[in-house]
Amino acid sequence: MNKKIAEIISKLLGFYNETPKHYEGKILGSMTTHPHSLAVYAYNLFIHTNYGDPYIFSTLKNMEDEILIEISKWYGETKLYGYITSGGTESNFLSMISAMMKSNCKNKIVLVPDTVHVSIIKASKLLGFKLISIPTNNSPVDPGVLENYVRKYDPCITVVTAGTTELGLIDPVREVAKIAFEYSVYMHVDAAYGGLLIPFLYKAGKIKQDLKFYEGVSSISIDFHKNGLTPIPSGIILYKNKDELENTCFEANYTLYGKYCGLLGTRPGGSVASIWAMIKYFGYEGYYKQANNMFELARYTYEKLQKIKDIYVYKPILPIVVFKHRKIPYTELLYRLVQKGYYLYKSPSVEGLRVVIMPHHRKEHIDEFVRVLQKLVNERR
Ligand code: 0PR
Repeated sequence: MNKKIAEIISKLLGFYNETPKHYEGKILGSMTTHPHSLAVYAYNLFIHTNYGDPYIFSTLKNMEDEILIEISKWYGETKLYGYITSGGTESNFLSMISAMMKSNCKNKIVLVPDTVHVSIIKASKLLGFKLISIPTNNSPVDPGVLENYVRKYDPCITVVTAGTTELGLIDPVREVAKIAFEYSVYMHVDAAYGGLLIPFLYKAGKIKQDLKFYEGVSSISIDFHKNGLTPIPSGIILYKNKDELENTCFEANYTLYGKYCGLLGTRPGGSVASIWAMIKYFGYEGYYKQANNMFELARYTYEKLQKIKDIYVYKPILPIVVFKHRKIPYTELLYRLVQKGYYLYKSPSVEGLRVVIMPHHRKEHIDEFVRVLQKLVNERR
């Protein structure tokens, strides 16, 4: 091998060796996982392609069609429209662009429960929206309260979340959709995290709420780079109505395709290929099984953590387990866990720490984590 390349590879391996790996089971708070080898193969095979130019790379459009046909079935629809994005942030941005472009968007106001993801706050700032936040006290938003806000502010768009980032709460999508329909408000559901969990867990009878395009829902975002086992970046935004998708496209008549859709210009075709491969490989059944396994492991984590003295654990709705110690501040506990090589996230709204069960987690990882946590708590006494 060329000496220079050998040196670079050796240095790269050095960096790689120091990088935490998901399979070690210590990345416990992040909504990422190691992508499936077939998804990586698909991504690499299409490494030269640009989804931003679906004229040259029209095969990506064909794969996109097949992805949409399959996901439409999962969501009980015959035909949804959609676009492969770089993830939840871009999908959420696009929903706000779609809403903004509608003729009935009189007031540039976005109405959200205060549990909304930061990407909506970011989008509202950049797009010049006024954000009205409904206090929820860490619960799913109360539809009656939301309706009062709709009456008072006449918003252009409301965004609810199906699987909130901190606690995994599911806002009442069906009830809010009714209100959105009645008052002609654009409604977006941010299911970046919950989109590949909720339909399956509902079917299995593990949660009470389903996620669908109820009358009144205009768009839903779902990330594949969270629970879909594809490489980063890969998400999708789904629309019921084709015009709303078209509103996120901008003319670029010097290109063969004539327009650019979404926020990015040049964008990875590998994202499309890897989503296509995972959908074909796992299908409904595979994702159903995975969601249920993750749910069971979250329950297991909940039960094990409860056994540690002075630890309070929130009962998981989706596979997110939040806990806190009655005496040790959560920031201190986090710091101590980080020192032991564990990566958890904070749930500041409840002053707790968050474990997100992802597809790579195994019972042994949880057993070891609980052992380390128990020891830390004992040492602190
Ligand atoms: N909507 C919800 C409900 C989310 O939880 C997230 C990301 C997004 C939208 C935005 O998605 P993208 O990050 O794909 O644009 N939630 C995680 C979070 O904010 C993202 C994440 C994942 C951050 C792993 C850090 C990390 O290590 O926590």
